[in-house]
Amino acid sequence: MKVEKLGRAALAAMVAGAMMVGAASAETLRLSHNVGDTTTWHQGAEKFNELIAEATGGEIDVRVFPNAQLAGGDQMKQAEMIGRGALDLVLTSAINVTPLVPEMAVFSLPYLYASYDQVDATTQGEPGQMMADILLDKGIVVLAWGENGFREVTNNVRPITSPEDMKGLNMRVAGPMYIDVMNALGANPQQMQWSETLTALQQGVVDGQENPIGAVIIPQQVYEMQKYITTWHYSYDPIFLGISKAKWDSYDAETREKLRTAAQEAMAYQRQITREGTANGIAFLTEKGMEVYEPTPEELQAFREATKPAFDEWAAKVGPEIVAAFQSAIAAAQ
Ligand code: X2X
Repeated sequence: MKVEKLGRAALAAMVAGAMMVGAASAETLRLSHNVGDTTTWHQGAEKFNELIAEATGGEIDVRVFPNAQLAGGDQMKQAEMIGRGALDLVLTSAINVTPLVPEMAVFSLPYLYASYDQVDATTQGEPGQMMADILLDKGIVVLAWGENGFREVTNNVRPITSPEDMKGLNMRVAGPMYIDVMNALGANPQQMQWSETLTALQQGVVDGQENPIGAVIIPQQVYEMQKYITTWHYSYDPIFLGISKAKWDSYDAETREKLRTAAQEAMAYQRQITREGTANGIAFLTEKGMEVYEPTPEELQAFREATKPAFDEWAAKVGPEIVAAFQSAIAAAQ
């Protein structure tokens, strides 16, 4: 049918009809994450939006909400909300899920990992699947694993070169396991939302904090507020892109496949830019005026020993089977 042959009214009706069909089938999913919009988390979430819109011909797209704003600023609440279907999508780090699923603390046990190869052997392998199965029971479908990264310590009081240097420092921490780790080191930990931490650092409410370089410290300009950083790699923190089970169950197999593929690709991109930012990070932070301390293997061993009580306590909470599954995948990757 040629357009010229159509009457004006008929053409207008066709266009209106097409628009209505378009409007009825297009769906915007809401994605919550709990850091700022300059971070690699946010870039990964936007990449997912691009890829899923492309894969579905615009039928599904994603609106990204940073700083846990959909959870009233409460970063730990996101997991519970996604579980009951109050959010469509979440991008958050393992540590934020520990109040709902204590097993998720396994990733962040002090000094569990020594390299990215070991990390990838777990998040991209069987152990990651094991954790995804546990999350599924809570109504969360893990689509892909991304990276927050190895968490490094910053503060405004002194360079940290040994466990003794941590004594008496007021440290902001994200979650319960880090409270025990900081206590083991003799610091004074205080749990606080990330969205409130930058102000707390600025005002001297706390002396320091710990976060990964590429994903958070650089993009959120922590170097503007903190003088000293020590790359002690004491705890690794993955992120995951998850969808509520209620939403997942509403899709056919083809749409699910598209969602999973887009998520995998977006998180591969997110891991890559996070690692690049981290690799270039020490030079960047030095240039910005931070004093960087890179501990020797012997000094790392001292931190490892000092944090061992927290490792043991949390390994017991996680459960020996899960810890063993992680440790054997890690050993095989060495
Ligand atoms: O709150 C933090 O420190 C952060 C952003 O790393 C987490 O989400 C755990």
